[in-house]
Amino acid sequence: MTGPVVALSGGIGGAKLALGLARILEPDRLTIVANPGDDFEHLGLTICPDFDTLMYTLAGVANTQAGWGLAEETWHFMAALERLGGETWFRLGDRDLATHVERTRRLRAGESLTEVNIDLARRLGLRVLLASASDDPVRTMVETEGGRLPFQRYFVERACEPVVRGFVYEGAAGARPGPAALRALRQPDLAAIVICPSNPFLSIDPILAIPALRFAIADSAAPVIAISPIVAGQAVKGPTAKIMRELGLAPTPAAIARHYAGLIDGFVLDERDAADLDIPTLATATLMDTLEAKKALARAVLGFAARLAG
Ligand code: FO1
Repeated sequence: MTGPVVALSGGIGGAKLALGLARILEPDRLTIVANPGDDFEHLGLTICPDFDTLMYTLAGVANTQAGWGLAEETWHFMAALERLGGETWFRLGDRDLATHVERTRRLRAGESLTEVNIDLARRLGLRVLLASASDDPVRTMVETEGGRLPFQRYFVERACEPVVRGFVYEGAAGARPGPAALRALRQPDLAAIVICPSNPFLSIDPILAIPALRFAIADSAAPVIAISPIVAGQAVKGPTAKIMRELGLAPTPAAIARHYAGLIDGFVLDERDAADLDIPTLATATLMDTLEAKKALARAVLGFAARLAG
C-alpha cells in the first residue's frame, strides 16, 4: 500500500492508534483529523482537548497516565486560581496553559484554528498533519435525564454520572470543513480512512456531523475501516459502555459496527470478541498497551484496508 491515509480520532484510545500509524507511515502519508466536539471556551481561553491529546501524544510529551495534558506538569496556576476563588473544576497545568494562551492569542489576532493548530503541532515537532475538523465551533452537548449539559460539564465536572439520552453537535450542520481535513479526505489516491477506536458518539460523530467531511468520507473510493473501542463488553477507557447501555444499546463491537453502518467497508474487533456482521471483519489484538502493539494494530488495519481495496 503506498497511498496516503486519513485517521479520525478522539483523545486517549484513538491517540494510541494514531501514534501507531505515525510510527509506521512516512509522515507525508498521514493526516489525523481531531474531534472538535470536546473543544470549549474556558477562563477566556480556547481549549481543544482532543487535538491537544493527539498533539502531545504524537510529540512524545503526553501524560499517558491521565490520558490528557502534559507529562511532568506542575499546577501552580491552578493553586493560585483556587486561592482567588476562581473556577478550578477543569484543571489546566502550568505548561499546558501555554498552549491555550498562545492558541487563543493567535485566534484573536485573526488566524484560523487550522492554521494555529497545525503550527503549534509543528513547533512541538510533529511531522504528520494533525488537522482540525472545522475552523467553526462544533460543540458536543449531552442530553441527560436532568437536561442538556455542555460536554466538559458532563465529562469532567459531573464525571459522566448523569444518565445520557442523546447528543447534539451544536454548530456542526453549518460548520465549514477544516481545509486541511477536507483536502486530505479528497486525495484521489487515498489508501484508507481509519476510524480510530474512539467513542463513536463523543469523538467520531462530531466529525461526521460536519456535512462536507461526512460527504467526502462517503464519496471516497478508499476503504473506510472502523476499530472497536469496546473489548469484551468494556470500554478500554472512558464512558463508552455506560453511554451505550443508557442509550439502550448492548456494549458490543457489533453495536459499534452497526452505528457506522453504510459508512464503513470493514470493521476491526478484538481477537477475544466475535460479531456476525454483513461487512468484512478482522479480529486481532486491539489493546495497544505498548508501542509495539500500537504499531502492530496500525499494520494490521492498513493490511486489512489493502486487502479490501484489492
Ligand atoms: N479531563 C479530566 O477528567 N479532568 C480535567 O481536569 C481535565 C483537564 C484538561 C485540560 C486540558 C485538556 O486538553 C484536557 C483536559 N481533560 C481533563 C481531558 C478532557 O476532558 C478530554 O476532553 C477528555 O479526555 C475526553 O477526550
